Amino acid sequence: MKTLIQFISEKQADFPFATGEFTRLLNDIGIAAKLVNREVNKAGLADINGYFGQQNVQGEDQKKLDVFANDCFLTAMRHGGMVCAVASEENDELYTYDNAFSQKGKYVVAMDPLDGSSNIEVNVPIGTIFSIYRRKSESGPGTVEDLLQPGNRQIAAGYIIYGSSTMLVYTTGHGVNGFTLDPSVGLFLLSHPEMTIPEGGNIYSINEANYIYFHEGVKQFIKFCQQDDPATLRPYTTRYIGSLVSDFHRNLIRGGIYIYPGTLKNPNGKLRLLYECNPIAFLAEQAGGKASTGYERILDIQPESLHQRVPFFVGTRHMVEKAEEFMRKNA
Ligand code: P6P
Repeated sequence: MKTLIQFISEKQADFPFATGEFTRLLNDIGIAAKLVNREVNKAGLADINGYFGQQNVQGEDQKKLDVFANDCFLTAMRHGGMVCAVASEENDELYTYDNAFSQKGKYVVAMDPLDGSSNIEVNVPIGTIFSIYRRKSESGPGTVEDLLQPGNRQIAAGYIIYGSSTMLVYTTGHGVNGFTLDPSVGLFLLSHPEMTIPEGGNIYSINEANYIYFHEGVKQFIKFCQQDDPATLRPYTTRYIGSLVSDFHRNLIRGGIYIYPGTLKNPNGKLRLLYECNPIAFLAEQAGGKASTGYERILDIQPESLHQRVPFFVGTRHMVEKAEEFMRKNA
């Protein structure tokens, strides 16, 4: 089986001006992922499971693994020298490197180092999500403007899911490929080439506890999912893990839609545009699916702030389009 680094090297030709730096960056992300995987897999044993005693910018208690994962990826990208700035869920401000080597880096990264971390102590799969852009500024420390680019400017995006097996799934705009970590040799091996979201799909993922605060269009879509599907004579199935990477990964393989909509209480929903919605949307579109706010394409949104939230509908194209139809009818 082909290793991640062999695959990336072969695909380097996809980048007309590739100088090997991008290949090195993806490889560095893979190395950090292995370090995080090692700690995630023994979280219950080590004292790492407890809260770190701080709160991240979202006001969420930071678990030690959140902090460990954030440090792992920041360090990996520092040593590589390809990245001049990182927007992370764990850091309020933009993280810029304080050495001239990194400040020459051509790329900037937006990441959620450990999404769904509230699931760690109940052993539910969690994930790292990353999004990579070319910097717009000429040199020196990266700037917020380097990160506030629409998702259609991403040059790569992906996630690592720390589950029953650990997988790295990414795209550079030439399809989606999945690599499974073989812990016996410490290598990511190509296990899911050219991933596509199945055309069919009868799974919907949404936290229905928020139902009374949903937009009427969302309520109508849920009711639609609960009717017998003429094709199967059965209603859709609901699956909600509470971990975006896990819910999206299942829908990528089996088909389905994940929705975190705006509500009366939180009109922009919960998920962050830069390091959750944009990278997942890039993967979804590259796999033949769709991603929108219920009204507009996620990848066309011009970001206004690093931790901006947007409503998120993502997955099998016809399911997203059906949900959008209900949103338009009930606007
Ligand atoms: P709720 C995890 O905190 C996360 O950002 C996503 O991974 C997940 O899908 C969502 O929030 C769960 O949110 O409000 O349903 O608990």
